[in-house]
Amino acid sequence: MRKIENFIAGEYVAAASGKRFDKRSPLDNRVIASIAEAGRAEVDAAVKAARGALHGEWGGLSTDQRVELLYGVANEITRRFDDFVEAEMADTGQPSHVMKHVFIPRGAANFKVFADVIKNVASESFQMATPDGRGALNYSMRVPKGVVGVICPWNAPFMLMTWKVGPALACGNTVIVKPSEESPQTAALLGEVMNAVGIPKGVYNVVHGFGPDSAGEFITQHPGVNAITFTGETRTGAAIMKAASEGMRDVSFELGGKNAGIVFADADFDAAVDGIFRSAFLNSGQVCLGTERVYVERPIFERFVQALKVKAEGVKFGRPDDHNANYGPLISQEHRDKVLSYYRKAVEEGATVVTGGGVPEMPGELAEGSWVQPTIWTGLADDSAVVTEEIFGPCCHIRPFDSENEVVALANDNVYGLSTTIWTNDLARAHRMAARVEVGITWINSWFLRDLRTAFGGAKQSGIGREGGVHSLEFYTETRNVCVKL
Ligand code: NAD
Ligand code: 6OH
Repeated sequence: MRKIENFIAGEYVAAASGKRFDKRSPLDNRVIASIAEAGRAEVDAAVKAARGALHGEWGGLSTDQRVELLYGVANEITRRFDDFVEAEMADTGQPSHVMKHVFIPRGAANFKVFADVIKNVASESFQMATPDGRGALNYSMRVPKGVVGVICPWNAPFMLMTWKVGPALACGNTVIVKPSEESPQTAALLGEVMNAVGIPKGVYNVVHGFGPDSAGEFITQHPGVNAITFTGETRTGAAIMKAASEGMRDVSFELGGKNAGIVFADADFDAAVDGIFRSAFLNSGQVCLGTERVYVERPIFERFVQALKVKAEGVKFGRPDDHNANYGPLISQEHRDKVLSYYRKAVEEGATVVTGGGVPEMPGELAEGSWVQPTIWTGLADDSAVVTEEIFGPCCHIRPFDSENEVVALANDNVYGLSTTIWTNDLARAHRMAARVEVGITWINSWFLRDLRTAFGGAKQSGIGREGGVHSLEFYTETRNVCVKL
């Protein structure tokens, strides 16, 4: 069993209270790690260390020096690739190929890309007229926000954490990270990388624990934290926003979604089935960008439902390193119970269960894991709980539609607005649709294709602010204007 400690001022430290909590494997519910639970004392120590670094060695570096260090972090993550893959697989139970090809490479890229951004960013300048005829010059400079609290979810822990830590550090901030209690290991491991590369002590700190009355809330309440970036549930975002209002701290939020996938009859049928399948079931459906509402144009509806059913029934459950398996469990028993409650609710609400709806039979100790079947429904009312609420599991509801206007209205009839995926070969229609769907990210004939220079974030209750490329500078820096009388 591993012992995971807080990482404060470059040192791994237990909690002064001696408190620890267990992390269980999603595969078989075995305890795999004992985690130090940070109290107010550790959060306070982390804030002091972060502030010290800001006004000390880190704050004194030039942009070029910072950039070189961040390239070093990206390289060191790549050198320790197998360790990160192993740690993340242990926490999430997801297949090794997803870790190796998507989540861990993105962790390294998240440092490299924002180092490139900050190296190349320009500032504005304006010359203005003055009554004496000599004029004035205005120019802007971007300065770090300060100490940034980074509160993270469990579904793609390393990728989502570094998506925030990368730009925060590139912009010259220091951070206090609170990984999810369900996925503490890669954040802890990143401390070793920071030390190996020579990132000054106190720049990157990690405190472990839970949300309310624990490390998460303590970060949001600490007056020494200047801004808070959070990825997680919309409800949690609301609680964090309240805490951040004390002291007028800025927030950046990536929140929940109930994303629509829209398939027109003229789409490349096989590509659409593959794309919707991936978007609904990758990572066992635990992807914020995932599709839980599928709308299919009526002429191909039955054929589409059957094709998706065949694919869903073809998944192979198994351990992350089992090369015959391509499908993992949910993160925890608690989350499995939530997803299964929606599986029951769907039946109560009158759904036709096309496939799944329960728990697969697993051999031996895997029977204790948090496995659920990929599930497809049809026939639910548009206002049913299963069609309107985020489930965050491997499931989707498929509904036929007859016109572009109808499907736009259906897609937009939700409080969330994170992403949508549209499948059609009519390009004019694709662009028309993209302008009408109320989301932050629209994919056409694709899904989760990411250029890290682009704006990423949600509309409506799916988020506040945009991260990615230069867009991240809006949150991670203050723009200071300097006016010089000539
Ligand atoms: P969560 O909101 O339960 O927890 C996220 C983090 O917040 C955890 O570290 C938790 O300990 C902490 N937390 C909880 N209550 C808190 C409080 N009151 N104060 C401070 N911190 C608190 O989310 P989760 O279950 O870990 O993740 C799943 C959710 O995240 C889903 O809703 C999903 O859609 C969303 N998500 C969104 C994106 C996106 O980019 N929009 C990406 C991934 C996940
Ligand atoms: C949510 O589960 C996935 C979010 C993805 C990103 O934040 C990203 O940068 O690709």
